[in-house]
Amino acid sequence: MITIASPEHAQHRAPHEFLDGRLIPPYESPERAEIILAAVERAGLGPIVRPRAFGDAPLHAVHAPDFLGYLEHAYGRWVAAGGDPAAVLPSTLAVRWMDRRCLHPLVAPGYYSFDLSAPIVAGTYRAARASADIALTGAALLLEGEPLAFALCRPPGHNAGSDMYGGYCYLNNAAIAAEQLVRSGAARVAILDIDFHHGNGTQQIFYGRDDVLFVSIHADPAREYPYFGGYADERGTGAGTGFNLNLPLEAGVDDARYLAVLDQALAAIQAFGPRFLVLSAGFDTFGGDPIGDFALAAAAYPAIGRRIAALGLPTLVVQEGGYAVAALGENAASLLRGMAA
Ligand code: SP5
Ligand code: ZN
Repeated sequence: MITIASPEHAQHRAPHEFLDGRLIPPYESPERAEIILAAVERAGLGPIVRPRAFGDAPLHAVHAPDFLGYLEHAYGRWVAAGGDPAAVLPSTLAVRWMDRRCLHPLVAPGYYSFDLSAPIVAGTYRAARASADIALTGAALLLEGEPLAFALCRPPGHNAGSDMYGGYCYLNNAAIAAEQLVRSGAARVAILDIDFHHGNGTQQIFYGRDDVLFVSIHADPAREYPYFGGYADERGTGAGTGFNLNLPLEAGVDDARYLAVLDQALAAIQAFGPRFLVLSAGFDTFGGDPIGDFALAAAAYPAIGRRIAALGLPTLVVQEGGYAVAALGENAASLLRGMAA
C-alpha cells in the first residue's frame, strides 16, 4: 500500500465555524491530518510519498470554471473589499428562488457555499489544490498497477459539488480522482462513501452518469447534516437513473448493523462491475465522534476494510471526515490494515 500526503494542508486553518447559531472552534483542524499521518507511519503500512502536480485540467473535469476562479481569488478579493481578514464566510445565501448570481467579493461566498462551516482563508485554495493532487496521485498509482493507495486528503471533499462548497469541503477530491480514472480508460468506476455524512457533492457531480456508481452509507438526512439531500429515493437522473444508491441509517448504529448494510452496498458495487473503487473514508461513524451519532467501535474499522478488500478491486482510499481526534489516527490505520491484509 502507498500513502500520499503533503504538508500543504496546514495552509488551511479555519478560525471558526457556525453551528446552531454559535461561532465555535472548527472541528476540521490541521492536527487531524498530522495524527493520521503519524498513525499510518507507526503502523508500517508501506511507503509515504508526496503528491505529483496535475495542473488545472483534472479540476476543470469536475468543477465549473467560474467556481474554480471564485475559490482561487475569494480571499484576496474579500479582504480588498473590506471583508474580515479572519476568513471568508457569507452573509446572504442564494437559496431556492434567490439563485441569481451576484459576484461582488463580499457576496459571492453566499452564491457558491451552502453552509457556514467552510471558511476560506489565505491558504485555503493552495491546500485544496494540494489535496486534489494527493487524490490524483493515488488515481495515477492505481493506473500504474498499485492495488491499494491511501490519499491522505485535507481539506476533505465529498460535500463539494461542481459549483458549490460547504461542510469543510472545497474541491471534491474523490470525484476528481474518479473522473480521472474514467478519462484514463476505465469504463466503470464505483465510489463508496462511508463518511457519517451523505456525500452530497459527489452525488450531485455524478447524478446523471451511468459510468460512475455512487453508493453512500450515512446518517439519515432527516436527522443529520446535510439535511436537504441524501434520501433513499434519490436514485439518479436520466442515463444515471439507478446509478446512485443512498443507504440512510438511524442513530446508534453499531458494528453488526453497519457491517450488514455495508454488505448491501458491496453487493451493488459488485453487480455494477467497476474497474476501480474509490472509497470516501470518513471516521465520524466512530462512537466517540463529537458530531456523529453512530456507535461504531474501533474494531469495526479493520472489519470494514477486510470486507471492502474482498471485492478484489484496485482501490483508492480518500480521507474525508472524522473529528474524534484522539482516536482518528488509529481508526484510519485500522481500516487500512484491514484492507491491506
Ligand atoms: C467532511 C465532513 O465530515 N463534513 C461534515 C460537515 C458537518 N457540519 C455540520 C455538522 C452538524 C452537526 N450537528 C450535530 C451536533 C452534535 N450533536
Ligand atoms: Zn462527515
